[in-house]
Amino acid sequence: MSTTPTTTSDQTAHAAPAAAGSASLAEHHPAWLPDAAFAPVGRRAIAVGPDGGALVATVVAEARRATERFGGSVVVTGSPTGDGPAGTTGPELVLTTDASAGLPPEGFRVSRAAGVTRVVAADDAGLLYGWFDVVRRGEAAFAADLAPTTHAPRTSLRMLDHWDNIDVHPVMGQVERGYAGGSIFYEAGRLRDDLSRVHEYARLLAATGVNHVSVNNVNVHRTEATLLTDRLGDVVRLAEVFRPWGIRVHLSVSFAAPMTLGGLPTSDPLDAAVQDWWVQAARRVYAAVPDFGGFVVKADSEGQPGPFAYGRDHADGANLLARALAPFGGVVHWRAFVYNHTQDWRDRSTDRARAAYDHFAPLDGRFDDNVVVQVKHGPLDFQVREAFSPVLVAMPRTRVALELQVTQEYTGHQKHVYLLPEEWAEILSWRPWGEAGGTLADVVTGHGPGGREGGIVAVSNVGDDRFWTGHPFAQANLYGFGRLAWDPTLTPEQLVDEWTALTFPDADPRVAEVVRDLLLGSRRTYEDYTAPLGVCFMVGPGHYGPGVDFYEYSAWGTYHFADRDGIGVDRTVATGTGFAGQYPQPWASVYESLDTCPDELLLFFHHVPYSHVLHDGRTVVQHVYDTHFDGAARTEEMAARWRDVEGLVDGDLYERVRLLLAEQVRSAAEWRDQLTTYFYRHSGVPDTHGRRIY
Ligand code: GCV
Repeated sequence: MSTTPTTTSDQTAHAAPAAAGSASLAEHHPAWLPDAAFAPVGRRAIAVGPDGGALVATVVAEARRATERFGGSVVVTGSPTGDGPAGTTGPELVLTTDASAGLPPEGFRVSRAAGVTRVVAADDAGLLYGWFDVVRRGEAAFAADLAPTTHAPRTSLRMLDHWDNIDVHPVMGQVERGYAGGSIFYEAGRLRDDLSRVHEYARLLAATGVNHVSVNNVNVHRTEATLLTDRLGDVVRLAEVFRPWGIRVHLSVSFAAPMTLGGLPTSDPLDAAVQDWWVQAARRVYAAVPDFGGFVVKADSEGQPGPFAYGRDHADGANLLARALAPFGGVVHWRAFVYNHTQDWRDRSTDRARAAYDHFAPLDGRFDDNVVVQVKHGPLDFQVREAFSPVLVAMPRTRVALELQVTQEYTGHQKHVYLLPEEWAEILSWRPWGEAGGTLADVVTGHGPGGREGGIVAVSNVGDDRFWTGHPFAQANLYGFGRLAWDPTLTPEQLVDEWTALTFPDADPRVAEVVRDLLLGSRRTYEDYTAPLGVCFMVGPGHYGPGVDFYEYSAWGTYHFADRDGIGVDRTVATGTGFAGQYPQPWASVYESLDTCPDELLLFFHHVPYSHVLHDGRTVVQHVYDTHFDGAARTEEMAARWRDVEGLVDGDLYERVRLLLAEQVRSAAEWRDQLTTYFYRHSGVPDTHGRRIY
């Protein structure tokens, strides 16, 4: 029986933070909210009202900050019409809340007529989002007339999870899988005294639409567990900072807390004393933080304690916490990342890809209404290319959230340019039941067959790095996450253009062109020089750089089975692990058949000879040679392209990107050479173009 929360997460070495370390808090980069982005609104006469709660005060403060800087003016009105006191100049921007306007929660309507731009919001949160919408539009908000358009989030749950530790973990560091320095919340074993950087972070998130944040690692270590009890004051302080930005705070908790914090002999979810312990814990939290969001739980996963120790299942475990939170409106995010991480590579019957479905699909209908089952987008672990997780669409009677990863654990550690929205747009627009059915975004936002809303969640990528995210371009991923969680139909092109316009508002037009060139297509470039055709986990220690066989004989799973004849994992029903059968039609059949399986997922579903011919007529091995030489060459073009903006962007930013592109070029060459050599040595097949292979 497991009694202590021993973490055995894949601690194959903690990679050092990317590039230069943290600078003083005052020196950090403004990301997508530089003052200059506020010039168009800041020059106007603005009316905001009616005066009300904390979020209205935030909008008023925002408007004052902008107008003081750029010469406009602000009046706080008493009525929803936006009329200022007698004698004031008519405002050119009027922001009002009007609960009777028939708008969806958090939504707003924008229009412009007779020289006045109007934002009418459903509620105070809508007012805040409407404000940032006008900021994003820039001068266009004050040019031609605008026919009224209504904007509202597709889901009410748009959440970022932090994997921040209070104490620096000896292997995983302060932020697990963090590549941007230390935590913006914690330092030297405690919550920071100065939370001004958290305030700026909350503002940045609000500008994208994020409205929930979990503030500690899902691997809950001893110190962090006490956020629920002795360190509750820290949660109070964080909630105070996030609240004015419409963001509710959540905590990751340990399933073993009744034992480790409460001194009980068990954490059995069916034990009355355990149930009471959680009820009291929730009561204390809500007394201190009335708008607390709820708990995030990683249970029976990579060594974290859970209900299995008592012969109970995940529904028993999740409902235990849900019932403690329910009276206060709290939610349990129960993660479905459950698999055997103590495998024997000799055992070919165990397939990690199957595990979450096998554990969770049979439990559909057993979870309480305030449980959200949080499912990673793929069945493995945030790989560059893996199939979508079938769990996401297997539980119509359960609230299911999609979990994405903004931090670039397997996608270049925020040293490589990798536009994650290119990947997320594919995920969100995937049609699990074929062309006639809805999208995955529909399912998780409550517009799918079961009509249950789970939301969209992602692991944050920020740290106390001067640019927040290590690579300045990784800011676009954080920005893109919030915007996509609000509107999953936004395209990568739209997101890049929005982010660039806000981040470099006064820059020479060549900057936007170069940034576009570097970001768009970057996901494909990375995929090309790393693991091919949906084969996974060819990564080295810490999940950076090539390690073709690094996982092949490990306890964490086996992922390619390469030998002299072929490569790939047979996950078919006919001859393999049966994973393909976990999909609804048409995908079960599409993936099962070698003829219809998309090439990009070929090795995820099938074991094939190196001579297998892809749909484009090339063999597997020639595809590997071509993509690796091309992908690595493209990184050199990217580095050259960046030189075109020297002197046109901030010098520090230029230099940071230049250095990181040099690392990307080096790393891509390493990937190219190791992968092509591996495939050549195993297959004996030469490159038809005679390029250099070792
Ligand atoms: C927080 C992967 C990561 C772990 C992470 C885990 C998870 O295994 O490598 O660092 O742990 O996913 O999502 O819980």
